[in-house]
Amino acid sequence: MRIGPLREGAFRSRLHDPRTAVVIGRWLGTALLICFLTGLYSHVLQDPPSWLRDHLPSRPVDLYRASQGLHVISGIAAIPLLGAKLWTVYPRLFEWPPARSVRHALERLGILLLVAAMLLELFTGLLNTLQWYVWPFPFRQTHFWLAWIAVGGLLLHLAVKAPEIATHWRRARPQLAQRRGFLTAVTASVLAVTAVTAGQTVPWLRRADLLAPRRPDIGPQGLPVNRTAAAAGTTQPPTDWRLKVTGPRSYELTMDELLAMDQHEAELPIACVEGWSATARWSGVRIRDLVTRAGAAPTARLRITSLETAGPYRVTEMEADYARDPLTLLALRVNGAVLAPDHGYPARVIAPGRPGVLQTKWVERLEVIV
Ligand SMILES: Nc1nc2c(c(=O)[nH]1)N[C@H]1C(S)=C(S)[C@@H](COP(=O)(O)O)O[C@H]1N2
Ligand SMILES: [Mo]
Repeated sequence: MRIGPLREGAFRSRLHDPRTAVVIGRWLGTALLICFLTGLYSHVLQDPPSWLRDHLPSRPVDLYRASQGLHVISGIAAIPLLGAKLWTVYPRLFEWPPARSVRHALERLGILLLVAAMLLELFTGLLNTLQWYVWPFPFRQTHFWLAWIAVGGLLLHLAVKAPEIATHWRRARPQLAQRRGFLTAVTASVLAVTAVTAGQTVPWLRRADLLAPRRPDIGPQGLPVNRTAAAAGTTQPPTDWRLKVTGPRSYELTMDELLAMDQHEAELPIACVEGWSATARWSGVRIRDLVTRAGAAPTARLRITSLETAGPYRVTEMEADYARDPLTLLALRVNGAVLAPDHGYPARVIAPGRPGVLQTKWVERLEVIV
């Protein structure tokens, strides 16, 4: 039975050792922790439980941009780290006997689940940054639950391995030159994948943004586009378009009437869940002015409907803290020009600190929920 990799001593590299696993594990664990926390934050913003709904921050305006940027950066960095970690420990796949006891079998099963969840999580996340939703299941829910499975499996793994981790936490002297070389190579690959992708959100890395799917300054009016007007069926908004606002005192406004209201400017980012972000100068009417005009208190929430005929973001909701923020606009212009169809002509929502998916384009109706 004990042939090939099952032979005693089949793996000769000295780097398949607990110390290397601990060092890489610490880096990987850090990346995963950042990824998990920022992911939870993004999830809560998109799908807030009712007890949190009134405590979501609209400031600093770049908060979501930073957290989602970190989410995608740490997720991408975790890919080479996970590769290195799996390489370090993979000889254990061929342990003999495969199970020494029920406990040992359960432990190995747990690792299988952990590795599977982790690989699937990182892989679907990476494809998502490429806007490639090829699977039949809903991305966000799957990504969310897989994250819990992976984190649960990770905690269990850390608990089981705690004694071994403690033994190898400190550097052994003399240091192994091979290990130092390996760790340098791993660091270099993490830095490389980060450098060529982080420019999609980090301005000073923009020039190096070779592998990320988007450059934040390329697109109509100098901004990227996720869903185009053509895809949403909104290239030709109705010529008699009116903004409809419903509430205690419902009303409608033509474009001229909107332009006759107080116009405000705000410099705000669009921060896409897929990892890119870009800041622009928006101008238009304050959402809170529209809410007040409908006879509602500034504590009202909003339901926003787009002209888009179908799509998961045709109807979105906006919590009161965002609706009453003076920077939250029904934008009519961007960077000094009328909105391009791809950026939401005739009108779009732009609010501080919110995920891009909630910055509804081609707005048709605002419903005040009191
Ligand atoms: N109606 C509608 N609005 C939408 C979307 C959509 O699919 N439908 N996509 C959102 C997403 S995912 C992002 S990131 C931003 C991008 O805005 P931009 O295309 O103007 O850059 O628009 C948002 N607004
Ligand atoms: Mo997005």
